[in-house]
Amino acid sequence: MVERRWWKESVVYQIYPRSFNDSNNDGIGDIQGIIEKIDYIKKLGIDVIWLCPIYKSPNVDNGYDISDYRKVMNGFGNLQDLEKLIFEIHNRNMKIIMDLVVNHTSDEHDWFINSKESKDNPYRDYYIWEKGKNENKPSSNWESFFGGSTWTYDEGTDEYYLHLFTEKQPDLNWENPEMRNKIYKIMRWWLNKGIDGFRMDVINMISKDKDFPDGEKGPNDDFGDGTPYFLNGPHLYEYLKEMGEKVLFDYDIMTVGETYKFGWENAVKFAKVGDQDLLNMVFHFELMSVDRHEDNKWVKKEINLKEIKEIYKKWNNKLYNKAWNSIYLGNHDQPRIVSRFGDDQKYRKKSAKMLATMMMTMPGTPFIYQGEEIGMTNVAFQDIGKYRDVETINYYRLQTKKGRPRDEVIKEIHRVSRDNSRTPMQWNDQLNAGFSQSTPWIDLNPNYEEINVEKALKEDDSIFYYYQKLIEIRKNNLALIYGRYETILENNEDIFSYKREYKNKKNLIIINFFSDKINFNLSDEINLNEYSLLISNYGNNSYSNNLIKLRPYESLIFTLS
Ligand code: TEU
Ligand code: CA
Repeated sequence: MVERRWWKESVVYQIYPRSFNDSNNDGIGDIQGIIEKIDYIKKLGIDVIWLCPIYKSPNVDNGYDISDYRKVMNGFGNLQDLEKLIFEIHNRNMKIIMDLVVNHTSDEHDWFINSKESKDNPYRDYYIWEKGKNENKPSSNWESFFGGSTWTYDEGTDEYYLHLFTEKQPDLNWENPEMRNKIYKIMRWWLNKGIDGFRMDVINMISKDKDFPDGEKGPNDDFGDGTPYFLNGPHLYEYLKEMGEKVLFDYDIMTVGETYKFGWENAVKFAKVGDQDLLNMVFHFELMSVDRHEDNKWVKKEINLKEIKEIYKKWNNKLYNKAWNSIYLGNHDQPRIVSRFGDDQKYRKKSAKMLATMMMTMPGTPFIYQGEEIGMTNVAFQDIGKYRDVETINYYRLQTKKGRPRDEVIKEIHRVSRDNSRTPMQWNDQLNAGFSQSTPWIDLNPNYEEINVEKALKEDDSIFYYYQKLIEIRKNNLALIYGRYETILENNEDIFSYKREYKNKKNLIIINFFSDKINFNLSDEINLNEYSLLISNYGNNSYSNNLIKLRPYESLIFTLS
């Protein structure tokens, strides 16, 4: 039985505030800048805006290092601006969800400053402090996500603290109930400001194996893989259930968990507690690793469509009528999707529309990342000094230190760096792409004269209008939201095709995932003459009876009429 919910029928737009729109021309995007652009987002057909962190922060990891959960980051504006933003969004019948970053804080958060002060400080236990092993070694060999050890030694108290990310992002100790209650209070404080939910940063990392076993380590590795000991840890369910009971269940909100290596089993398990919604949906990462080595994102792998089909099939079927999913092709941590799965040169528009077609016809709530709707691409700064992302900079430093040629490392960075998606939003072909009147905090992608919002809004066949149409089609076609997912042509290595059926409505999606032309015959089970074409990224169609000729990246949505 399908349960209808507003967050299942919504389309979300993700904003990375620093790079979105600078209203006061200091080179940094800000809340007023977002307010200026709400109508643009509304025009696309968006229901929910997800705002990346805007909390007070020394900004080592662009706001994912929070020093005060109740204040706004310097340069972004103040609480009044934020209240205005919430008001303006609601005023247009949209909703807003905010980032909840509670696996760690900044080391400049009061709690940590206190915690570090002495071993008997009341805040000591808010974080994870360990004496370490003998011989001046930390408790485990774990590698942090941004390079180096997960442990940093503090001379003052002669102990190590744990940080899965940079040393300026100490991990909170979720075993401490007082700390947990303070987090719940912060959550209620924001919900009472009227926000409509949370995107929960690395939420499946909050419970750790306190024995700190060493992780596996290759012969050339400096550190071990701690993920089996801090992902989906022993108390995760208990903590989230408590969060539900103490906060979430009192509100009609949407929650999306960022859950690396969670698996569909956990997605189902955490979807509901009793009959209450807990994690309404999760971001799984499986699709995001089809073009890279599973455990080393910098190492390239060729894309195999069959693997992509397998991932969708598994998630769509396992979650069907049990849990809800999210669907995303990019975010502020990922390279631009058109550069990744599409062709950002010759077929930029066609392939971006193809990917949009896939996204908007899948089960799950779609998340569009800013700039995706105009087909923004990866950037390739030649000078490492142009990069701003702490992960990228650390990677460059560690790799070149190991003696790897600079050019080789820069090439990897061009393909993988998180800064690919963090260059300023391209509004027009004027100074700094209309993002700001002064030098932006990170350089623009030089292709803004060609790729920008103003141009997209002037061209009838733009990627923007294609997204707009797809969103409209999805909204008027419940089968695209709630319908059963069934793959056809499963073994075909070039064509991605599936049906979405609900009640007496049937949709058929046919996608040429690559740039080769393909002729093929649909099986007899489907009689294409019964269907009508809803949309095609070539504008016209190219099929007769069941013989279909697909042009590069051609994608078609048919509906049974
Ligand atoms: O990301 C967590 C995460 O595991 C990865 O997406 C990570 O950014 C990268 O792929 C590591 O190689 C979340 C946020 O989205 C990210 O921006 C933050 O840096 C991180 O948590 C820490 O808060
Ligand atoms: Ca600004």
